[in-house]
Amino acid sequence: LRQAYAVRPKPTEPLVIDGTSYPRDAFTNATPTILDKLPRRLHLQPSHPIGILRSLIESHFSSFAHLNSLSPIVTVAQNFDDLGFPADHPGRALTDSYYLNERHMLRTHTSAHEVELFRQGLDQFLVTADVYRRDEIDRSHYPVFHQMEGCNVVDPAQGGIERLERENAEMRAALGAANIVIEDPTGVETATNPYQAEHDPRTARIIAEHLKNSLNGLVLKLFGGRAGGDGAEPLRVRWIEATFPWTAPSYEVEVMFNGKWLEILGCGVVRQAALDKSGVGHKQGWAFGLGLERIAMVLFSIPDIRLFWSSDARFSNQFRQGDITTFKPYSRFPECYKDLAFWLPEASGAQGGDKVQQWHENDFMELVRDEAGDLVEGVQLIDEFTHPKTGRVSRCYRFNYRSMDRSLSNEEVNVIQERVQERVTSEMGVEVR
Ligand code: FA5
Ligand code: MG
Repeated sequence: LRQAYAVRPKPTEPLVIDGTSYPRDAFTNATPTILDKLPRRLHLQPSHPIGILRSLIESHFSSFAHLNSLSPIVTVAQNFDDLGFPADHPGRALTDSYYLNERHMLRTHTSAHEVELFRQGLDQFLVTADVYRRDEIDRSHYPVFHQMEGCNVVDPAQGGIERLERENAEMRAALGAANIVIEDPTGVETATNPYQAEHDPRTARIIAEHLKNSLNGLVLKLFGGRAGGDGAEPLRVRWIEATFPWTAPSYEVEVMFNGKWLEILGCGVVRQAALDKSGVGHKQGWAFGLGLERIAMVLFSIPDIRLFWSSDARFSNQFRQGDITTFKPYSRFPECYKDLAFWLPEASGAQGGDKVQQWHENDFMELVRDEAGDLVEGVQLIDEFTHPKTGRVSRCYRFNYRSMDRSLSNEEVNVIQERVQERVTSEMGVEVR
């Protein structure tokens, strides 16, 4: 399997992934470096922090189906259209998502599987999976991360709402006895976050409460007794209004950890349009999607998101199945800085506006990742100025190279840096200064 991904296809040949061929077109922007990540499946390793966290969350939703092996390749319809994303939603842009071609892409979130799983008749399930987004380069952003989707739908005609009400009473009692402070200004229905017109308000409230109780309970399980150190201080959780195209009302949840609010998930009551699309319009329920890396970084004290991908035994030997332990950083290898200054293509200068030649920083970051892989720790814009006469824009980026696993030589870094310089010139039309 690993071999299949390792083959570097020539730019004109179709992408062949796991035996399936994807013809290239104007959308194709998934790079070999990204495709190499597909077989890693960190969430399936039982003593990797991502796998440990997955199991812990699965144990909180023990009666749900647990799905961990859905393919990261989805259709654009699954990722966006079926969920009601508008045609001009920024997430669809080539600068934000990885496409194999016009029809197929790497999922940007686990919500891409909701409609197909509802359609299969599943009512309570968790999906854990790798998701892909084009992004900047720093210690908390990586183009691949892991999400967990949780969905719970019931059939009101089968007593489903009464069941949720009974569970609400139990969960409320448990939360009332726990050392947790929940700030929830989203309350019941608000003008800015209304219930769906199709829903009886009482039913919608019961579902939203069930969602909130379930997630407050999860947060308590993950962070309770850990947030302040000794567990004497209460855990603080807050609910914030949000917007997602396939849920209403929608929320985000933040947890106070080490004195900072940490956004951990998005959620809401599933829109009937998405359930209709799945052929189960008679059901109602909720969904959430949480990011595993962010939670794992604070729970295990992991300082750099690249460490999750490290094969260094000094990393992997520190974790055991079922345990949340504190990572002890081992001595880091020396870093190496390189600066690169260039003029942006004319059209993206101050007098620009030509859409064809737009400079996109994410394209640049992608090119850097493609050449440097995990050897680059960060790329930062350190200077920008506009030439007063010509209006051309110059930028200087500082590259911070460091391996997680070994010492890098200056020669080795120079080779990478030169290749970046060549490609950014030939492929992005910049002029190196
Ligand atoms: C979503 O991805 C929605 N699919 C969540 C959802 C599911 C809403 C079901 C409603 C119903 P968002 O892009 O905000 O939403 O990401 C969800 C979580 O993933 C975030 O709260 C965060 O914990 C994590 N996350 C998002 N982007 C990143 C990133 N670049 N790096 C690490 N974690 C991230
Ligand atoms: Mg968000």
